[in-house]
Amino acid sequence: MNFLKRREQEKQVKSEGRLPPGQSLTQKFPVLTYGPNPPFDPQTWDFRVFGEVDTEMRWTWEEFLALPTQTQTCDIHCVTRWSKFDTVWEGVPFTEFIKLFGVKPSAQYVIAHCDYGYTTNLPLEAMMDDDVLLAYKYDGKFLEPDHGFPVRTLVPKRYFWKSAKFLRGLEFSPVDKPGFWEVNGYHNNGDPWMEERYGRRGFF
Ligand SMILES: Nc1nc2c(c(=O)[nH]1)N[C@H]1C(S)=C(S)[C@@H](COP(=O)(O)O)O[C@H]1N2
Ligand SMILES: [Mo]
Repeated sequence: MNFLKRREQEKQVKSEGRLPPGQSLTQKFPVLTYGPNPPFDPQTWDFRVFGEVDTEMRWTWEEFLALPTQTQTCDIHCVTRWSKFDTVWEGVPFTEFIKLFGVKPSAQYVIAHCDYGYTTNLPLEAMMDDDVLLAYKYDGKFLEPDHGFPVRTLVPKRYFWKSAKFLRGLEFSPVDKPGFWEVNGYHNNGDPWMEERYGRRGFF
């Protein structure tokens, strides 16, 4: 698509109110990972929930794949200013997932823990949206390694750094724990419609 046509299309989607402020539409699927992709071994991979839960639990890859899933189409928005429309994901809905172990009333925040130590934080309330998934398929196929294989969180209503790739665990916490990008200058909440891109250093 040439530049003028793209401009025209962007104007149209902006007038439709579907593109958050300061974003541009892309047809590509850019990759943004800090560091290398981690190795994956289906025999040793596990997924854990811990912290303020009734029962701390652990799933193997095989067990995780047996959980009920949901398929959904949504738009995604990266803080580096690209948005992608109509992305199709399949995964375990977070609201269903937490019924498996029970969340204590003291749990106010969910911290996603990934291979190599990447973390990201959100209020439990934000995770309770019906479009939040523990996603493992994109466009009907298992995630590409670059896009977070085997599992990532998908939180469409936040900038995409809040969608944690190479996910290994969820911590339910009574206190907030700003994650990798949140302590490195990104906003603690990251709502694209409010243009919450950057936080003030050391102040959230
Ligand atoms: N584990 C992990 N998750 C991550 C990242 C990362 O570096 N490591 N980068 C984040 C950022 S900044 C973005 S914009 C999205 C990018 O996802 P994509 O590469 O599938 O487009 O993943 C997020 N999740
Ligand atoms: Mo990002």
